[in-house]
Amino acid sequence: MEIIDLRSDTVTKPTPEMRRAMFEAEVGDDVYGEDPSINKLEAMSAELFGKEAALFVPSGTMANQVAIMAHTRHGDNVIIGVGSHNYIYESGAAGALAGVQFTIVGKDGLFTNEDVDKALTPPDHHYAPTKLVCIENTHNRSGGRVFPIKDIEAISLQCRFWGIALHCDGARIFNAQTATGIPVKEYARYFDSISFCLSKGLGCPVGSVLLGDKEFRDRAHRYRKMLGGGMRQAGFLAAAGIYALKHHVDRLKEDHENAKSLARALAQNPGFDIALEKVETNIVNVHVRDSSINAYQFVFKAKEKGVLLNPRNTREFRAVTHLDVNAEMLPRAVELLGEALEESHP
Ligand code: TLP
Repeated sequence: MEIIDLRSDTVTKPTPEMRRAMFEAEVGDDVYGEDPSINKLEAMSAELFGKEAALFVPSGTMANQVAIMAHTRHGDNVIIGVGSHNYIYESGAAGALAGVQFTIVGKDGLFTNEDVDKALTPPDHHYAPTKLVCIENTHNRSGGRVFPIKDIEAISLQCRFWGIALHCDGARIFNAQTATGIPVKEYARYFDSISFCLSKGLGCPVGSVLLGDKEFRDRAHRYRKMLGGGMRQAGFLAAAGIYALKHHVDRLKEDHENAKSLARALAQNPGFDIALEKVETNIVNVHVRDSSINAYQFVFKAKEKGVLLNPRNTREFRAVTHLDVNAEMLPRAVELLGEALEESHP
């Protein structure tokens, strides 16, 4: 049975060309700072994002957690958008390891400067001092929404005024660049730190990069070691990243076109409710109209038919397009999902 895997853009397998680049990578011990491929990836990323320094880390989760640890102390407050990966999907790390509390603001993962204004804690010992604001761009749980740059700019100004750090979980920042035409360098200039994932839309097997100034990198480097993320001859992984930055950024527009056409085709089925105007990048959130159908049960049915999805909750699932999904697979996926819906009626 052919499997169409729409669970996540993390499921991609390295292409033969990427594997070749990995095979041929020059390597060294990165804990000594001696891996030429990692050094090259970090330099290339810093240049691309217009930041002083970059740090290669094993995962997006580690990039976020290291950033939180580097910007805060135990007991600090962090302002963050509702539904953000940092607090939902990182196994409670920010509380358990960084020891921070979150104030959750906004709607659909997006928020405004006014939201930050209202959430700021006064300089009084009743309150946990706010030391960090986190923005996720694009925003996963809201269906890959792009965070508007005018809001980023306003929030950044306010953060600078109060001396509060601003971090961007840019796991999918290249998807934001693709959707808006705004270069990652332009996004990056508003943030004290920004991460991006190689292992999502860019199609690498492993890895993320965290960027900031040299002093930030130094602090982040220590926390990476503390979390066990100091790797040795990991240049094989960095070589995949270098390959992806050269060859897999421009093709993200295909993922976005595929997501839009998948959303349009699914929306033809009266059983699925999709806010088409919110499909901005490669993630489609689909609401199951019939309240007697449980989305978890629907996802099991779809799996039996060879289409893999992730449920969001009992009423919603998500479908994600990526390097290993092409336009020819989509009509079949839509047909199978229609059948699965029919068969999910209790
Ligand atoms: N997201 C994964 C799951 O963890 C939910 C996915 O399949 O979408 N930031 C954002 C915005 C993410 O979506 C993810 C992964 C991460 C960080 C963490 O990346 P990894 O999985 O490399 O730790």
